[in-house]
Amino acid sequence: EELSWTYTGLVGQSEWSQYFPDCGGTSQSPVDVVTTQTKYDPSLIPLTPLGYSQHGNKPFTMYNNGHTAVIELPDWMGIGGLPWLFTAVQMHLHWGSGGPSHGGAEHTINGLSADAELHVVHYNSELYPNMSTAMTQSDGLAVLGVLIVTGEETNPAFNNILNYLSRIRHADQKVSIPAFDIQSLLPKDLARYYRYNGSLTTPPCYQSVMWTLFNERIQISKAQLLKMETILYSSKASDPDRMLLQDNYRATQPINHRVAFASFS
Ligand code: B30
Ligand code: ZN
Repeated sequence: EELSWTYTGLVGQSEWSQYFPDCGGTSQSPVDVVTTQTKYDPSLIPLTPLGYSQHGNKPFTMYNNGHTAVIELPDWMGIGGLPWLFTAVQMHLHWGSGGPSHGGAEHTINGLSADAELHVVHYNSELYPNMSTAMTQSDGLAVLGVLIVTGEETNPAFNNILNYLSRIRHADQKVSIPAFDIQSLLPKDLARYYRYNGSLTTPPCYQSVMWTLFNERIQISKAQLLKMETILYSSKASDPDRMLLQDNYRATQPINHRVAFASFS
């Protein structure tokens, strides 16, 4: 049983490092990517999703862990174009509460926040046997970050997730969702991205993540964003105090000694 934590309040993000020391480290995530301070690295080749579109019609499991909606991914999914083969584990979202001051994304670019952010989490399956071993190693994880903004059009790929959120309103609830093409959630341009070394953006904040933040943002409609922001609760069904699960993003962390690289100039 892990120590519980939240985004605001008594065990909110400013207190995380008291209970999870790595959260006070010097290579934390998310960060603000200042594009004039990024360094072009021509060795950063386009990423290649492996098996993202081959779901084999086996349903995915989606659950509410009290912090986000997590979709478990099959272990034949992975990502190529990195120094090692990384196997997919899960994906999840971060979002806001509709406020005008800050969107719900974690990473920002030149100080600008997007409305939400998708994370696809992978572990280094060439060096480590599983996610829990890999997540404590400096070269253990690779997370793809996709910034989400609202536009006029509905994004049909997102409905594969949003249509089932009402089945996992409360923490610990689980639902089986029809398999769909995970690549349809990603931007079309997988060649232009930022790369830096950072951490899990939630406790225990292990500094084990090779981050890829795509330059192209994806669009969903305002109605889709509203669904994302207002369906889930962070509390269990048995808990009389219903707490909407909102603003589940961490503030940007100092970049310190790190350099963010760009795959494009
Ligand atoms: S993120 O992509 O940096 N937001 C984890 C994976 C990716 C990110 C954050 C956390 C992760 O696997 N955390 C440890 C596993 N968790 C599961 C969970 O998120 O629910 C269990 C835990 O913390 O010990 Cu609470
Ligand atoms: Zn995340």
